[in-house]
Amino acid sequence: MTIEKPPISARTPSRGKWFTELHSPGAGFTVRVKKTLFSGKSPFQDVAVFDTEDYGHMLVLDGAVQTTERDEFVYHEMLVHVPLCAHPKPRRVLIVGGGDGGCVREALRHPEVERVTLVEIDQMVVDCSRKFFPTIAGKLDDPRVEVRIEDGVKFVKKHERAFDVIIVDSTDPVNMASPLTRATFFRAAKEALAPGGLYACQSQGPLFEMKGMRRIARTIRKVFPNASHYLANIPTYPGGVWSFALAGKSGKSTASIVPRPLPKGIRTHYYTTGLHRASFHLPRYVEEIVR
Ligand code: AG3
Repeated sequence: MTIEKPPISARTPSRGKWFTELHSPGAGFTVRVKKTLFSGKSPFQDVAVFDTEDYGHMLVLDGAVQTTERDEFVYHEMLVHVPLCAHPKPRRVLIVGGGDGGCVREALRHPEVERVTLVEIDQMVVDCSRKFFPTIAGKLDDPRVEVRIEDGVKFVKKHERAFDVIIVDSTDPVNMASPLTRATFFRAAKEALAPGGLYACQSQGPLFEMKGMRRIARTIRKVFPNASHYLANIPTYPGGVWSFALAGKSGKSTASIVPRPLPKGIRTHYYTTGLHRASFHLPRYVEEIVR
């Protein structure tokens, strides 16, 4: 992709239609929109899909950017390959949320994975993703995948020792996503994991969501014997730096697990084995949030 640099005299947005997500009352993320492809209201949230000039198609839920074609690889590779490479044999994978299918796509690249169960609460997110994000949602119809439209909290409570890896790909922890960051859910998820199982979730950004991030870090550590955080650069999320948590039902610190190499033939754009290990080394200000 070639980027045309605006002249210094034209650095302030003017012509055309712009979308902004405010990250605080005084700062945000802005992109020029070529076209609004979809805008609707599901029983759970406002759903919008924009065709943007520089980030491709972009999914926005309740005003918050979730996925863009240009940078989704960072989030999905890091949320999936970190737990899957840290687990010795991830056969059964549960994804809660993640209705765009990005985590499903990455999980299926591991030949050990026999079954991926996606539990997404909002049918509209799955429908929009199938229609407007074929490169992300394209693997939802794979025979190894089961898509269930239901409440992830209830689903997890009904399962015991059923999954090797649970990945929670949720929106920010407000409204319907907030139960996914509470201790009762973490406890149920721990029970739903088989022995040696790993739990991974997005755990908000350290610059604009430090309170939420701290709350997730404290709660997860109360429930799981081992939980560590790691980071990735995601330009379209608040602050551009995003955190994830990797928690283990047993065993040693999840930050010091030596990852298995990526299965042969998988070419990633962000994830590497070296980066996996490096991403757990946190800047001081982030260490202080999760401590
Ligand atoms: N879910 C986490 C997005 C959090 C972004 N927050 C925000 N923009 N305020 C992403 C879903 C991708 N499958």
